[in-house]
Amino acid sequence: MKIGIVCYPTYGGSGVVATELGMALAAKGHQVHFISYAQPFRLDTINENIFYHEVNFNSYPLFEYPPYELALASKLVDIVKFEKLQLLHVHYAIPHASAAFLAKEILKTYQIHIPVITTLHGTDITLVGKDATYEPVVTFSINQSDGVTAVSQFLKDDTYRHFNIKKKIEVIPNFINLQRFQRLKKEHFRKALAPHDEKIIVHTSNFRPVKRIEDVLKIFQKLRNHVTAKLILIGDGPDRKHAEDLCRQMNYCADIRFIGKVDAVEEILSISDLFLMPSESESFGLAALEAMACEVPLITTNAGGLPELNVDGITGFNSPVGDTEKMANDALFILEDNHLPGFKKRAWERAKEFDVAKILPLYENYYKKIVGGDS
Ligand code: GMT
Repeated sequence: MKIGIVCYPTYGGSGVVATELGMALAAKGHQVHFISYAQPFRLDTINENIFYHEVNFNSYPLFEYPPYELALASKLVDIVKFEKLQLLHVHYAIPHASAAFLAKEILKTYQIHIPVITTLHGTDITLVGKDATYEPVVTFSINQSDGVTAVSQFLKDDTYRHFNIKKKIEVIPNFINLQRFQRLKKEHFRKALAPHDEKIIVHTSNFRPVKRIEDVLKIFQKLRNHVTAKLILIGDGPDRKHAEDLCRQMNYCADIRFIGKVDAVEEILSISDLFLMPSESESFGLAALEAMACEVPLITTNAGGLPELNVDGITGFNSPVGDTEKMANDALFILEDNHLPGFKKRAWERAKEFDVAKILPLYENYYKKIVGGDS
């Protein structure tokens, strides 16, 4: 099949899922055309089945905000026509679903019918989409999509709860490439970061308020009172500066390292003992799944779709948002020498349930259904 994938190119779950999906589809012989305003950061292979088309949007003195959505719609019209695409799969509703709708309508004037699938990822529904600024457009463009998927049961339910959606939403969870995400032997690296055999605690995120970075620091402070440990914070975003300032006022700041954006995140996960994700809201928690695949148990909140991934008491623990006391106590329990190996093993076993080899056919079957006109 010839598929156009529209996504954000930046660090972030929706772009990662879209890119990994496209690469996996290409490996199975589909022709995949990525369309975005920059090359997706995870797109590290180009082969005969993978194409990348950049959306250029020229500035003009009149535009305080260049109309990206229109440039994207025009690009989609051009690529669908020229490359004879059979399907557009857009990731993150805003503004991709409405741009795809516009392109689809324009293409009808050329007697071209292009089905559109929208995958809902998280804040496009839970935060940004619900905002009155965007809500009517989000509702309309989801209803106009030929197919709609959500990355968790929670996100599906939340979409129906807050929007007037007539479409059937299919749940297709996030997935993981176990070839890449596995526990690698990195003993030298571990020794360099934790020379006295300290426990290594890790957090990855885009440092947005929804991730509650302050809670990450609070949990670490509490558990560090009882065990020697290092905290590694991967990623960057608006709350990083505040977190760095807070860290300086805390005990144990010397045990905390902000390492910014890294590509080989699996290398750091491979030397880690525990992953913290105290998010306010999380539709799935792809970063937590990446940790589990590297045999790292989880401390998460019970927000959104996280309990669908992190099985309480088995692969880690879930807690109410903000309950850093419980999260720290649970962390200490997991880190006990007689508990840790079991949690690590079960985290890895759980991750295998989301192997790309299992989830990819769900997308392929859904594509066939939608392209076949059965929506
Ligand atoms: O919504 C965001 O903050 C970012 C978003 C993205 O586009 O990167 O992440 C969401 O999509 C991921 C992939 O489906 C999910 O694993 C994340 O849980 C989800 N983030 C939130 O719901 C906060």
